[in-house]
Amino acid sequence: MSDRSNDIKHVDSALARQTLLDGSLTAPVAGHRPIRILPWLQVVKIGGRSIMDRGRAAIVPIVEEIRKLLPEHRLLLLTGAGIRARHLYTVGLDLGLPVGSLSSLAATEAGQNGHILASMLAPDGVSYVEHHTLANQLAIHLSAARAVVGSAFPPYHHHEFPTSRIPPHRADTGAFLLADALGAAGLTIVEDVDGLYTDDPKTSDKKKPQFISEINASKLIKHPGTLPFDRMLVDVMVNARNIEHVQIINGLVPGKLTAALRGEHVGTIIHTGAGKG
Ligand code: GWN
Ligand code: ATP
Repeated sequence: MSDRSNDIKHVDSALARQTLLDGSLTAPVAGHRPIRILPWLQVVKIGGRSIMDRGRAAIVPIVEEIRKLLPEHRLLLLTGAGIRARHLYTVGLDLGLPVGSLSSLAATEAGQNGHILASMLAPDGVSYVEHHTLANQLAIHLSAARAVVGSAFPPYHHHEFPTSRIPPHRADTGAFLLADALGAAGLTIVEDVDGLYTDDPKTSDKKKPQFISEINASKLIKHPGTLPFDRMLVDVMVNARNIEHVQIINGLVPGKLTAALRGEHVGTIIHTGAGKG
């Protein structure tokens, strides 16, 4: 008599009988470039501290610029956290809260900023969509509207890596992870500086920091000083699968976002590891 349950257990699959830890065995199956889910999508990350915290003076001009861009692009606008998250970190760290708890608390401010931005763009059909919707129903929302807004903070919650007491995966990393997973056409990070410098142009007391117009993530990973984005972003960019470069631009200068989305080099371009096998 044949053992039917045994037949069912031995499903024929390329990964069925080998460890998933051996890259040489998994590469023929898992090593290919993934498909692009939303190849026409432009992802724009709006800084929490650098743009949203400035209120009207910075938000109204960028909203006006985004409004004019809607006929030209389909946009996913992702907002970062800012000063309220930093206050939360201070209180939470003082109380001894673990990094996973701080991650959820800080993320709520990225959401708040998204709700503010979406309210400003609501007359143009733009809404805030929650993380679950970003994951599952983005295509249908972007069929109904030219842009949607979401939180750039990744929903790591209690799964955040305990490498630091400050969550290492913040809004810049979250925006990149999402853009790369969706296979978007591009990611633009909107800040309050012209791009990346050799040192913080606002606080450096050393000799005048030099502007870096273009750099590879694999080189930037060795940069010892501060950066205008999450350090984890650079690690993630080295291992990117779809997005080949990211541009950092100054959102306080009118016209820069428009130019960047048209493919012009108006800030710092950081090349990822995507497309290199
Ligand atoms: O609440 O503003 O999404 O899109 O990381 O989780 O802490 O949540 O814990 O879909 O799931 O505060 O409630 O909040 O910002 O993250 O959201 O309005 O479970 O739509 O319910 O992954 O928005 O929020 O903060 O993004 O970044 O209800 Mo908010 Mo955020 Mo709304 Mo979302 Mo977190 Mo959900 Mo979530 Mo929580
Ligand atoms: P979030 O959305 O997480 O609030 P943000 O996009 O608003 O972040 P900040 O975390 O404020 O951005 O980072 C931008 C700031 O980083 C700049 O205003 C600048 O002063 C500072 N900075 C630090 N190091 C550098 C550097 N090497 N080059 C350029 N700016 C730097």
